[in-house]
Formats: sequence, structure tokens, C-alpha cells
Amino acid sequence: MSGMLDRIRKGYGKKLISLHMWNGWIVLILALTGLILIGGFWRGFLGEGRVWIKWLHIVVGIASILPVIYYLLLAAKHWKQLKKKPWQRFNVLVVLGFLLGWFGSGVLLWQFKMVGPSISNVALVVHDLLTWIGLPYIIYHSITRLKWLKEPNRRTVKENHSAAVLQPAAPQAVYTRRAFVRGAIGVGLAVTLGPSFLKWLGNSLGGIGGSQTLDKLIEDNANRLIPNPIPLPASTLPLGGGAQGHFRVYTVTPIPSFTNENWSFTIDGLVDKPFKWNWEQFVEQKRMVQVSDFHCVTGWSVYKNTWEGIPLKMLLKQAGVQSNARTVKFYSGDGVYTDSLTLDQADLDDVMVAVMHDGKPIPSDLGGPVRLIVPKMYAYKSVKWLNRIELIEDDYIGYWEARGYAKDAWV
Ligand SMILES: Nc1nc2c(c(=O)[nH]1)N[C@H]1C(S)=C(S)[C@@H](COP(=O)(O)O)O[C@H]1N2
Ligand SMILES: [Mo]
Repeated sequence: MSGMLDRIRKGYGKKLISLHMWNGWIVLILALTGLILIGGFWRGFLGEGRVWIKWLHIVVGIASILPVIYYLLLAAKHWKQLKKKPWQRFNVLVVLGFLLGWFGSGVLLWQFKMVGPSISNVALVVHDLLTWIGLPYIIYHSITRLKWLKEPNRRTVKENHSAAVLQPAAPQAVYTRRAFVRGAIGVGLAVTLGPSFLKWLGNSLGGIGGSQTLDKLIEDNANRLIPNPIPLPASTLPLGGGAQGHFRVYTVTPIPSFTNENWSFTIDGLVDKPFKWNWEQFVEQKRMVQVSDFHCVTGWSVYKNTWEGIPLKMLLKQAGVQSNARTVKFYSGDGVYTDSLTLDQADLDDVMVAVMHDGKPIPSDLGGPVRLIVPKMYAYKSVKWLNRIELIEDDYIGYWEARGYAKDAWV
């Protein structure tokens, strides 16, 4: 009888261990793929690989619910077992909380089209916040339980049995050393991850009301173009009351910067009157003001942007689109990024070649001096550092669409 109980207990212990191991691998894969997806550095470098990594992250993320469900089936028994170990109980709750929170917010992000931008925006903040707290927690948990840290303890226990009377002080010394190493790991993690966490916190939470970060970007603007465009009254207001949320700076190249010497704006291809403007000519053109939201497929949005610029349809009219043209192709001054709209899409009133945001010149990080804005589509259409528009006959597949993003970019 007791033999059978023993076997059951052993089977259950094995289950818990392999569960823990599976879960560890899953969290490791999710952490690595997740960090790559956040890291701006990897965007240009990975190209299409980024989309594959995103799918891996989603698939493994969905699978991450399986060990949780499996654990919940064993939970009652495990819970009883931990009756006298409140810290381990706490740990179990914390880890379950992280896993469920990541899973829930992750599913919302995965289904961003279905849930809409306002929900995916919140889900992204939650997903990031859990990562910033959960990842250090899990790293700490894994390191402090590595064998080399546990070993002295095991030895101590043995020594304790055999030589307790001879060496009563030994275990304590080892515990102090362990506490020290644990403390050091904690401090190390706080020092390495803390600053980025605080930066993220400032950006995501602080940026919702005002836009401190935007001011900083404007201050750091690397473009040197003279004269500054003079904002229209509706822009200085600003009409939208000030943008809500903050832009994440995305680029697939190093951020380019421009001067009067190296900046120009071209419309060519299938048009009657192709032209190339320098900056002085560009700022003389009649501009308009619009208020619109800006949505990225990765889940974040910036609401109520007051953009000032030249509506695309005005530019196209001026250039005189020829009858055989079907596609408007946009080039970035970074030399790499491109995208396109059909002529019908380009005819939407709010598609704009923008120069100002909330009454100030668009800073270099955010695509200034001139960027495209396509409010009704996901922001990968909104080409930064726009310096050329070409009218062509064929379809054209843009940078991210060629690397796996949906051709249908409607929000
Ligand atoms: N030239 C260029 N334009 C670009 C991108 C880019 O990497 N390079 N990224 C696009 C994507 S995916 C988004 S979400 C927005 C981000 O704009 P932001 O960096 O100003 O926040 O720019 C779009 N336009
Ligand atoms: Mo995006």
C-alpha cells in the first residue's frame, strides 16, 4: 500500500518537474523573441525574419497556456503541499499571474484588428509592464536556483546530518554567502534593467497625458533646414488639443538627417508636370491642417495628432497624373523604405505630406522634415523622410508588405 502511494507521489513529482522545465523553455523562447520584437535595433537587420519571429512568439505564446492548464489540474495537491511554505505559495501565484497576464494581453495584441486600437493599446502597455517586472523576477528565480548556488546548500545539509555537533556554525556561514550572492544578483538586475524600465515607464505612462518625450525629440532634432515653416493658426492651437500617447521611433536604417543642401522633394513618373522642389520652395506651398489618429500594427496608437502639410491629392493635381498611372509610390530619404497607395486610396482627403505636428516641425526621429500620413491605414504606410513620389502603372509592394505585413493596411 505504501509502495503504491510512493509511486503515485513520485509520478506527481516528476510531472511537476517536467512541467516546470517545459514552462521554463517556453518563457525563455518568449522572452528572447519578445525582446527582439521590441528592440528597434533588429527592425532593419531582420527584415522578413522579424515577421517569422512574431509568428513564433504568437504560436509559442498561445501554447504557453498548456502548462498553466496542466498545472491547474495538479494545483490543489501542490497547494496543500506548500501549506507551510508561504513564500513558495506566493511565488506560484506571482508566476501564474504573469503567465495569465501575458497570455491574455498577448491574445488581444494578436487579435489587434478584431479588438481595435484602443484595446490593443492597453494590452501592449500591460504586456510590456508585465515583461519589465516579470522578466527580472524570472531571471532572478532561475539564477538563484542554478545548481552551483544550490550545491553548497546541499552539502551543508549533509554536513549538518553527520557533523552537526562538530561544526554548528558552518550552515549559517553558507546561508549568509547565499544571501549575499542573491542580493548581488538582485542588485545587478536592478542596475542593468532599471534604467530602461524607468525610461519605458516615463514614455508609456507619462506620455499618455502630455508629451514630454515628443518635446525631447523636438529638442534633439538633427535636421537643419532654414527657414522654419510658419505654422497656421489651427496648427498652433493645436486644433486637436495636443496629441495623446507617444510615438515609438521605428526605422530600418540609421536615422537620417537633412540640411538645405541635401534635401529635395520630387514628383515624377507618369505625370504631366514633374517637379523637384528645394526646401525654400517646399515651405512656400499652401498647407492645410487636419486632426487624426495614428495606429501602428504592433498595438500602439497616438490620438488626436494635429498635422499640417500638403494634402497628397493637391500635390497630385498640381503634377497632373496621366491616365495610364495606377499606383503612387513613395520613397524615403533613408534610401531604403518605400510604400505605395492606389490612386483611389491616394485620393482620400486626409492623406497628407506633413511638415508639422502640433504646430512644431516634425523632428528627424519621427520622419521630419517631411513624412507621409495615411490615417485610415496602419502606420507602415506613413513613410518617414518622404522625398520622392513617383506615379507608376504597375502595382508596388512596400517595404514591410514585402516582408510579410498585410497588403490590406486598413485600420
Ligand atoms: N522610412 C521609414 N518610414 C517608416 C518606417 C520605417 O522604418 N522607415 N516604419 C513605419 C512604421 S511600421 C511605423 S509604425 C511608423 C512609425 O512612425 P514613428 O517612428 O514616427 O513613430 O513609421 C512608418 N514609416
Ligand atoms: Mo508600425
